[in-house]
Amino acid sequence: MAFAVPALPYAHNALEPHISAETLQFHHGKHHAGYVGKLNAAIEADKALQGKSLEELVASTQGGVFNNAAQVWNHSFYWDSMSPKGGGAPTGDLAKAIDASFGSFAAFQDKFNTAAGGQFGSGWAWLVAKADGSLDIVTTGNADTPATRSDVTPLLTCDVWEHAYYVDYRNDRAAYVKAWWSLVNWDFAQANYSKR
Ligand code: MN3
Repeated sequence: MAFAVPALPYAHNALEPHISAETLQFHHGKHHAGYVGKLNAAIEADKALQGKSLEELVASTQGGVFNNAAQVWNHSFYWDSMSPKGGGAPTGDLAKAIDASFGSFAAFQDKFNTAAGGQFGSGWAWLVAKADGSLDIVTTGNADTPATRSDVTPLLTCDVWEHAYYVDYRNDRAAYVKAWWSLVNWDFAQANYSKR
């Protein structure tokens, strides 16, 4: 049973002007789809991988299989972390947790920007919740993901691979991360926080 490329949760041009349709066509249609295709080829070639969920594959594989499985998971999570109706600031208990964990929403944004900008090379910046409800910011390199960590629950992610921003912002990762704030899907983050 092969994995399908999940549909984007919005139109390719829905995140403009912050992220262009051209970027999403490549990022979803070439990069995300490419990871799905390579994962399916690996599963086809190895019976031991067959019948496992995506999460089970992320948790139990290494090397190329892990890289493709994790990138499939990470990208789906990234698309959901953004919305054409996103941006602004969170409300409710997530807002309270941000204030309690970072001091203020502005301080949280500063810390997240520093983390996303400081991730050397390809990777991801994440807002995660710990078991006690407090929040943390983590970065992961390449395909690495907090998805299968038992001690944290991912709430949001920003893809900081160059393919996420090079068409729109060239090498200016900071400008892309600044634009990403205008798209953040706080409803998705709150839903993840509530079900942790
Ligand atoms: Mn990507």
